[in-house]
Order: sequence, then C-alpha cells, then structure tokens
Amino acid sequence: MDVVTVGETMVLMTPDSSGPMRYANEFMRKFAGAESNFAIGLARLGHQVGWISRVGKDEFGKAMVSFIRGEGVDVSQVKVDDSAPTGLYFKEFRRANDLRVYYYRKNSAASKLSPDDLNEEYIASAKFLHITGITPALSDSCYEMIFSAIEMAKKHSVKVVFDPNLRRKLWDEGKARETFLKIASQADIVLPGLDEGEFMFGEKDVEKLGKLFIEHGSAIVVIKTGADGAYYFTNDDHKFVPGFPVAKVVDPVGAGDGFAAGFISGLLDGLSLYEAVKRGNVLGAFAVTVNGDVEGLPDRDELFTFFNEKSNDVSR
Ligand code: KDG
Repeated sequence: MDVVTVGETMVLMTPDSSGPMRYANEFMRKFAGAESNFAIGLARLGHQVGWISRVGKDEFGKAMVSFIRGEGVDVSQVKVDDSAPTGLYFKEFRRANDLRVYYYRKNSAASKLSPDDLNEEYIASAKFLHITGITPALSDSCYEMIFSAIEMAKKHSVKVVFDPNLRRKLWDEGKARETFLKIASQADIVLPGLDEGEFMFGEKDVEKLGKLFIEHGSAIVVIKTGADGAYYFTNDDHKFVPGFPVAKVVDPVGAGDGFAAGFISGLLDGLSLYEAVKRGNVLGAFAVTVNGDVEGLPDRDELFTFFNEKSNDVSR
C-alpha cells in the first residue's frame, strides 16, 4: 500500500437547480468524504490506496463501497454495520459564492469507528497514513481511533499526513483547536488552508505561520491560499508555488482533497517539494471544474497531457 486513509464517506445529494433547496425537486446522488476523495485522487494517478471506514447495512452503503472500489481504492478494511445507517449530506448552491452544506450524519455507521476497526499490519504496510480533522469530531470513539491510528503509524515509521479540514458545524471551537494542535504536533506533514492555520495559531502572516507549524513538530507544512497557490515550509526551505487559474469554478468543495492527493502523489513519485506542491495545485484546480468532489480529478494521462500542453488554463 502506498497510502492508507480512514474516515467517513457520505451519500451526497445535490439539487439539479440552484437557489434555496426548499424549491428543489430533483437531486443528483453522488458520494463524498474528504478521505475517500483523497484516496480516489491518488488511485486515479495509479497509486495503491486503502480506505478504512464503516458503512450502514443499506443500499447506500452497498453503492458507496462499489463506487469507491470501482475507482481503484482498496476497500478490504471497510466494515458493514447493521446497527447504524450510512451518513448523508446535501450541498445547496444557494447563489454565487454561497454554497451551503447540511449534514445528516449523527450516529451514522462511520461515527461508530473505533480503535477496534484498525488493522495494525495494514497501516504498517503503507508509506503514508492520511487523516483529517473531520473524523475526531464525529464521536468519542472516532477521536480515540484517530490517535490509535497515529500511534500505529509512528510505531512502523509510516509518515502521518494531517489535513485539518475544519468543519465548524461538527465542533466546539476550543475542542477543535486543541485537537488540531495535538494532531499537528504528531504529524509529519500538515496541509492547512491559511484560515485553518490562523484558527489554530491565531496568526495571519503566512511566513510566521509556517514557522509556527515547524516549531510545533511537523517536518513539512503546506499552507494553501486558495486559487493563488500554496506555500511550503520545511526546517530550512520555504517557497510559494503559484496555482492554476480556473475560468469557471463549478463546485469548490473537494479542492483541498484534490490538492492533498496531488501533493502526496508527487512525493510518492519522488518529485521535489516544489513540483509536488505544483501537482497538488493542479489537482485542486481540476477538482473545482466539475460538480461533485471527485468527478473532475484527472487520471495520469490527463495530468501529463495538461503539463505537456504547458497549459495555464485548466478549463480548456
Ligand atoms: O472535503 C470535502 C468534504 O468535506 C465533503 O465532501 C464532505 O467529508 C465531508 C465532510 O465531512 O464535510
């Protein structure tokens, strides 16, 4: 396994029409979750990825596992739970720049994830363990599970990648900050957005923030600044890597997961940090051009075609 990730994926319902969802009668059914989005992004680029989770013993759970398996992700560690349903969420495209998300995930099957769902050998077989700040918010057992997974990874020298993915609807702010700081101090690689970094350290200046993350214990930090690009920091190096302009953002959700997949793919391919961040920026840009979190992510051919064309415009 190149990468193992763990977390909840939900059924995603998106209205066919924009505007207040109370008027929507038709919906598209998709699947989305930060960790499986990331896993799918890597699998499309040809990497070996595994996703650990729980789904309900229901039609949605069956369809979700088939979908993720169909994308080339190993689902051997996904458990089917007959006591809780598969989680659900809705995306409401209210108006331009006003996208809202509604969760129906409390007590879902994935919220029952616990340390017992972790197979140490499976985690040990990977080069990277990827976790997000969403999972520890889901329940006490999910919180414990995340720290057990980190412990297992560290025991076997598997690098821990932490994407904070702050979801304010799921958290008490103080608890979120404390948890993110605790995970960041144990992670090798942290991938915050600038706003998440500010949330964690109360610092807006990106250079100072990068330094704070490194002092806090991470070997590599990449701070994303949206469409502009991202800054990477290590103990002895830091650079800004410009993003790729997108003519029309169709759906911004999933950009961060695409970024993480592109960046880790770059590291797995032995690229320099600069080139890995650039690949992350490209995948983030691809992700937002299509409705759905993962539908826009490229396969390896598409990615290299994009680079070979030396295109600066993702939309053409
Ligand atoms: O990163 C995109 C995900 O956040 C979204 O698809 C749903 O996993 C999700 C969440 O918990 O918000």
